[in-house]
Amino acid sequence: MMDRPEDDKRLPDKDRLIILSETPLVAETPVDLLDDETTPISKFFIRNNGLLPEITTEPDAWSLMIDGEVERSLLVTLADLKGHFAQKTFRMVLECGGNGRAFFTPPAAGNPWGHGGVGCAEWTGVSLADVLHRAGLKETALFTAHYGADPDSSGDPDRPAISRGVPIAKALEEHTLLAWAMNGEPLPFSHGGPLRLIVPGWPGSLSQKWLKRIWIRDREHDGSGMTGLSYRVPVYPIPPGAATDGVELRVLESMPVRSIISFPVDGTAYPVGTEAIAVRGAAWAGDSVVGRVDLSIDGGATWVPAALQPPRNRYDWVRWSATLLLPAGGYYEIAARATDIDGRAQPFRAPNWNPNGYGCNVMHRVAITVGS
Ligand SMILES: Nc1nc2c(c(=O)[nH]1)N[C@H]1C(S)=C(S)[C@@H](COP(=O)(O)O)O[C@H]1N2
Ligand SMILES: [Mo]
Repeated sequence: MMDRPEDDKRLPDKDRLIILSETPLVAETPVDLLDDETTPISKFFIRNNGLLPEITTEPDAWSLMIDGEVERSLLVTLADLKGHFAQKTFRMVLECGGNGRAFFTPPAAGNPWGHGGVGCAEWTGVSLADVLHRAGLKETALFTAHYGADPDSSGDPDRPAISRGVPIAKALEEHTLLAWAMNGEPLPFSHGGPLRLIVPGWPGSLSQKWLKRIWIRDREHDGSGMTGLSYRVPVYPIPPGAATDGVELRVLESMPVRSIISFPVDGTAYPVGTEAIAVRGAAWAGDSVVGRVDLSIDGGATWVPAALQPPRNRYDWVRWSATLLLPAGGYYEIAARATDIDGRAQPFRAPNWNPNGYGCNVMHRVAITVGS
């Protein structure tokens, strides 16, 4: 066994996370903890679907198999990845596909994420593309299939907790990483260490933790999390709560544009006479790019643009800030609305209801009072 404190399997130094489920462990970050430019590991959300893997190998001896529609199957160790491929570090958002699920009415099935099933960390590793090219992709290579070391909750080692995949074009993007470090530290066990995938901009479930195998397939992958209603949303919106029999569904790929207000904290009371307050947060837009962020204190009647800090690299979040002028004392709900460069903005109400509650990018609102 690696020398690892027992706690590390659960919530290593996890400040104030909201536990949505104990087994498997699912923990959300309160939005006011997402106030750092780079989300510290101690504040980063956790989402597990099955049991935790038993890991007995030293990190550098961890191996990854690439097989299927490739010229030669490749078994690479973490030491090989570190030594033989170009190392890259990008700061990128990781967001659960069910982030915002709690805002669907009627309630959707699954963990009731608020706005905090998201974080933005610096991931270090190598481009999956470089490793796939080493294996040599055949013409028939159409899709990836990801496997981790964690069994599903039945404990059957042949049943993976989750196994999803992406069209080969997404796998070949430079930013799709095989990552072994997070914020400059060896990837913690809770976040999939020694080795995980990061597929930025798409549902977090594609970013396989404890990564053991990438099977290159000649068709869309049909593993656990790829079939039925999993990660599927109606192509044409249906009435909230309606049955999906006969409804055309599509797999959710890019996550929609979204923003959070990380300061002030919901419920903040300002002293009498406060005329202006500082507000700040983050915004991101899946495969697209954040174009603007606007703020309203009057239910959307008027909007004030926020100043955007340029992202470090593609898939980084944009930190934004603004000063809001308050006309008088009283109660205000601050709403933040991000718009991507394709002109898609966040809605006031949960859009495109779907039974498993994916892709809810409803605006985040924070209530404040001035005076008593
Ligand atoms: N092996 C494995 N990888 C996994 C999961 C899992 O249960 N097992 N959960 C996925 C889901 S649904 C999400 S949202 C992200 C969460 O990553 P984190 O726990 O590092 O925040 O991991 C993904 N990768
Ligand atoms: Mo997720």
